[in-house]
Amino acid sequence: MENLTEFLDLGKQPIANGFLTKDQLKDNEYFYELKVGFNQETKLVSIINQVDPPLMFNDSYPYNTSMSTTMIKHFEDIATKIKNIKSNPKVLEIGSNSGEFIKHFDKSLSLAVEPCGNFAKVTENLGIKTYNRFWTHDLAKEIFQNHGKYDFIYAANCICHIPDLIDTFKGVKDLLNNEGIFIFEDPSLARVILNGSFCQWYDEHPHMFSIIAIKNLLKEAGLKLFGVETLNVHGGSNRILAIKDSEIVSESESVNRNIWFETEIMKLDQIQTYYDFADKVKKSKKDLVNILNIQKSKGKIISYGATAKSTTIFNYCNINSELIDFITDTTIDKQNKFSPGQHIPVVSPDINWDEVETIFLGAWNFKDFILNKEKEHFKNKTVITHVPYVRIV
Ligand code: DWN
Repeated sequence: MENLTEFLDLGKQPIANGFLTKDQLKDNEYFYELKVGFNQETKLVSIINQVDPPLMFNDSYPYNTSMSTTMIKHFEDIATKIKNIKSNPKVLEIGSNSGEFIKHFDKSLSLAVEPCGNFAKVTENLGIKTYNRFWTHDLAKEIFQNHGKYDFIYAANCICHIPDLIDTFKGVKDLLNNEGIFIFEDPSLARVILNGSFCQWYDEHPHMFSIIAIKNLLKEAGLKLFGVETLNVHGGSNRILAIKDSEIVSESESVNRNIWFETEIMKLDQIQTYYDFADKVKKSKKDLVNILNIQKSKGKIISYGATAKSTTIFNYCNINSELIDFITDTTIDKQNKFSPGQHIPVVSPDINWDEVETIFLGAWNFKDFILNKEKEHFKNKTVITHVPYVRIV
């Protein structure tokens, strides 16, 4: 990536969702240098040497939205909102994963695009026409020829995964009906900075969006930002609402409020903010390793949730199975495998909880849900999170 001023070096990192079988431990694992930079002109924050998408999004992609009741409800709610704006809309979803959003619409009017073959099959089996391809402007042209334009184009936790944003947005613009709305949700850069959640940087997130940068990028592609909603999912996200530049729609007050907050309070348009953040990340690493070492002398430590985010944490902090005995996760495709890079065993949560002394919240973004669900198992144990700073909860 050109024109990026580096501010954060998270070291050598593997494919964040590249969980390994025992046999694969013998193979040479892929690693890249995870460095993050700030573009002083566009204000976009991006990974400097981005990973080739097919190495991450392929037929064995393990992250499954349907494993989370929170996300199932989230997608049902936004689908209802859309149907309240227009009944029986024609909807296209970019990055449909297991189909939890797109399944709520009339199948004959819906279309999914999903580059991971295993999940493309899942949406296809739900009766929704699915393109097992990466989203590009060229694919948008093909879709237009075959299916025409759309009332809504939706993408959740997908646009920030795509390296070429202008090509992406141009494709969206070409496929929107006049008055059609583009809705996309991704982690918020402001919340990452506030939460100290450096773990939101991994191969799958080549970009982390501020509203300031998004507004500029959409404009460059002929789209207009007209609304922003603040979401609590995935550690704090933004839902962006955009429309074709040619449409006459007044910008909602939420756009100005967010830009004011990001500029005046968070100073996300200034490189110094990112240098200060990088200092906090170094401290977070030191504090986390210290507290885990202290806890290790008392007994077993496990991590709860084999998240992509915890791949960044464990590899940046050099935390392996000498410190964390194993990771629990409800996703069958991650179980009985080993975590990327540090090779910590991943098991089902059906363990002997009496043997556990300390729990690190790998899935910290579900903290309240997990603490409530695991009340009995977590009783009299030490629960640690690194968000917004390393502490016992
Ligand atoms: O953008 C992305 C987000 C949406 O999802 C992708 N690039 C990859 C993925 O990131 P992640 O792995 O950090 O996401 P989650 O949603 O924080 O992952 C939670 C993990 O924890 C899942 O593997 C399921 C697991 N889990 C569990 O074992 N017990 C989760 C909960 C709530 C639980 O109770």
